[in-house]
Amino acid sequence: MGASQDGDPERTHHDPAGTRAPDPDGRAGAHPGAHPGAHPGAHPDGKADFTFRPYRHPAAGWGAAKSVTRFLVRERALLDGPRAILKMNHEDGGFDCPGCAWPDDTKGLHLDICENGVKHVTWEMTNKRVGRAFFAAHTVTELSGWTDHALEDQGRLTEPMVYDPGTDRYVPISWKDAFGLVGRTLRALESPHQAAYYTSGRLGNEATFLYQLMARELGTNNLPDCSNMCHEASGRALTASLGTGKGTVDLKDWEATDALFILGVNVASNAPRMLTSLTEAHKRGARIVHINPLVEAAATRAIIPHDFRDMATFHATRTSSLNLQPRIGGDMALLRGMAKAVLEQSASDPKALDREFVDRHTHGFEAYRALCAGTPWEEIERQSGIDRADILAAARVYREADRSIVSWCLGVTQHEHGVDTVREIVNLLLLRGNLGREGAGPSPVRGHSNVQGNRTCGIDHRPEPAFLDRLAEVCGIDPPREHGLDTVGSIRAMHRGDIKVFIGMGGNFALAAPDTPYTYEALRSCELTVQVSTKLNRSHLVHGRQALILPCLGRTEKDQQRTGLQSSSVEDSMSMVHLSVGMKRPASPHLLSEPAIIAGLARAALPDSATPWEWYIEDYDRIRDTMAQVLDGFEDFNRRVRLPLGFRIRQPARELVFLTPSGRAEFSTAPLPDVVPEPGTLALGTMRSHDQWNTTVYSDDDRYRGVTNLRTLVFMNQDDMRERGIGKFDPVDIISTARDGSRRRLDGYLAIPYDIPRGCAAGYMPEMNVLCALGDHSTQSDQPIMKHVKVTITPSS
Ligand SMILES: Nc1nc2c(c(=O)[nH]1)N[C@H]1C(S)=C(S)[C@@H](COP(=O)(O)OP(=O)(O)OC[C@H]3O[C@@H](n4cnc5c(=O)[nH]c(N)nc54)[C@H](O)[C@@H]3O)O[C@H]1N2
Ligand SMILES: Nc1nc2c(c(=O)[nH]1)N[C@H]1C(S)=C(S)[C@@H](COP(=O)(O)OP(=O)(O)OC[C@H]3O[C@@H](n4cnc5c(=O)[nH]c(N)nc54)[C@H](O)[C@@H]3O)O[C@H]1N2
Ligand SMILES: [Mo]
Repeated sequence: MGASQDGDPERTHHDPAGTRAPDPDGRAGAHPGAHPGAHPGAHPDGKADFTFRPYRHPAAGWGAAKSVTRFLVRERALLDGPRAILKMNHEDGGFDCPGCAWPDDTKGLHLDICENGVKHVTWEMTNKRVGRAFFAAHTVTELSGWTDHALEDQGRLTEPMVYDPGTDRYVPISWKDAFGLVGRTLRALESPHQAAYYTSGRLGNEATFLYQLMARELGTNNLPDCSNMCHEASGRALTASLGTGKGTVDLKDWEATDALFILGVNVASNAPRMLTSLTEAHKRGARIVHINPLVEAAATRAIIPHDFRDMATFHATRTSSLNLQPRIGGDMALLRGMAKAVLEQSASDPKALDREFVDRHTHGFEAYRALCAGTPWEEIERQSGIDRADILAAARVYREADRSIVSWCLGVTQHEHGVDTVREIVNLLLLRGNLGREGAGPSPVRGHSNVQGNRTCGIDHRPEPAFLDRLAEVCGIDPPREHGLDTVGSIRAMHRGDIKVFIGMGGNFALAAPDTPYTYEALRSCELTVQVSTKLNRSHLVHGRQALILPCLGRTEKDQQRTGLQSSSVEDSMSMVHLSVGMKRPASPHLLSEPAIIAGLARAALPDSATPWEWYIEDYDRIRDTMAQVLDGFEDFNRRVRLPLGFRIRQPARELVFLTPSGRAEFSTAPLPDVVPEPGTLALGTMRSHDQWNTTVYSDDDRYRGVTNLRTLVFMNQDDMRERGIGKFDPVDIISTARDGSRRRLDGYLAIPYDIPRGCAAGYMPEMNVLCALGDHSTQSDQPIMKHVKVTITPSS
């Protein structure tokens, strides 16, 4: 692998015909570890025993129930699993499902779970362990040849480990010595900016608050987080348009709305609890429009597993009124077309537009109206890839609805123009006053279960001065004022040698970040890498000169501290904050909670700190009392978080209070981006399979897309295949071209003919991250462009 981004013109990262790595499970078909995202079951000989059959059943239903049972058996969690699941997302105690950020059912009527939530919890509760004997038996070099699935499948980490270069193994280290090593290394840095503190969005609010406090007390805002790859665009756009970076609706609004527009979310796999809202909405007579280049499973019909009557009778409920398949990146043009249609209609039907709302609460309407009028339908059709008639059909649904909600996820954000597209969503909503009233508003689907809470509680490389002022006042520190580095910026700085210490509070940075080989080099140039984790993963094997693995409690586990059992709070996609209490015995007696690990690191790095780190850990109520003084909307935190459903953080925009320069909601007037692929090239979107949680791959199946036992695939339009002389299941080579002209490639992937617009292709992250150049991030949000990679695909030579 080349040492620099544009050093060698083409790098090959995948060789399905390559040597097989030893597979600790003895499963056949294990993949060479040279390929960072290889998984058991991939096929060295191309097409051994995978199957592909388009999925024609409803989402969820018995298929999901069967899959859950198989999973519980495999993880040996048949006894604990079901008991824990009954405790999940319950208002009277229990833990918050770490699976996603969808809010909990407010009515308490349902068993509020889904197939993927169950898999996710079970994966954490597994009875398998990876202890010191395991590490003694395997060198890091050997483990590097294992698949990612095999690494995580070893089970839960049990004690702190430190890398020993002499034997190329991880060996046990005491917590005290581990903290000492980090403290010494941090103290020896020439500048606090030589360290980066990454967060993956699982961390509870209390740990989050301590983590950012530690970084800022040390003197840096280098707080990269997974949000930088996820919803950074949504936060920036909503802040610019509405003054606060969050959605304005809650679950009650979903229950009251007349029309739902769902853009760029694979609901059935990634936000399965939304299926309940969709089926209920449809039964109530609400219209549902799905906008996605792929018609995903939830965009047709679903059977909700907790609806026992439907399960028994196999009764499926429709979950869509209209499906539109724009080209990749075409959403903004489609939304502009809908707005144009509404405005054109308002000439003859004044009720199409909520003129009173626009006049009272918005700014910039005339400029936006002129922009819509001046954007020709031909351009809208070309850029969206959708016929005018279909855009008008979507606009009609919007116009006929009294109340509309627009919801979106990565299909909208992970683009160069992610911010502009989210702002266009707001433009459309503003036209009909779909804000600040029941059943209406923008509703982003966040990713990790507490990614929104992380931002609320201070994980932000560009913190607001007002927040820093309060932090300084309440916590008695002198926080740095200059902006810190985000994910992409941190990788660059590590690569340059400017960041020498990387601390990962959860997550799997090495695999989640773009440009895998470059990110590997960046991590390897560090003086020290520290990973706080529950399971063994690639980021432990791609490490700095010194390296630590610090194992922590999972969310399902009891967190016992000096004053008793502790709870942590989390915030869901709809700004509800509630407590999560673990109920299981910890996987090992040597695990520490995340707050305790942060306090240990902080004390070692800041021996003279006046912050009462140890006192905080004795009782998390004390952390919450401090947070209540620093954070907006957290007044009386300890009492309110114990209310049955927790509390909702106030959303000014919901109350039509806009913290924008004009004091009103701002229309944006961005030009449409050109997203039509150049001749010969395709726009490739990287996404998750059904049996996957980000970098954790449970199996090589993607049930709702009809695939079993194959991940090294690329979904293509039949005509694009024919044009390139590519037959069904033929091996192909995929070459990406970055903005700077550098090229990256994956060889021997299998082409799967799929219902996807021409010019578009799709495949799985994290394997395809090798195709994403680090430099190709949005100029609007710095978010890596993971949904629009410019590629050529040719038959394998
Ligand atoms: N089970 C499970 N649940 C998860 C996760 C998981 O890995 N597994 N991950 C969590 C995280 S961190 C996140 S951020 C979310 C991610 O949730 P999603 O956003 O659903 O994630 P992806 O799998 O990347 O799927 C993106 C969807 O966008 C579509 N798409 C691609 N390009 C475009 C486009 O240009 N326009 C439109 N309209 N659509 C497009 C794809 O077809 C796909 O349906 O899920 C969270 N929940
Ligand atoms: N090409 C491409 N790349 C992408 C994306 C994409 O769509 N396309 N999506 C991006 C997105 S949206 C995201 S959010 C990132 C995800 O990036 P990350 O959040 O960094 O990755 P995960 O795979 O969620 O992290 C999994 C690891 O978290 C650890 N873990 C699990 N539970 C806990 C816990 O309770 N505490 C701690 N400390 N550790 C725990 C385990 O060790 C596990 O191996 O990936 C991004 N990368
Ligand atoms: Mo995410």
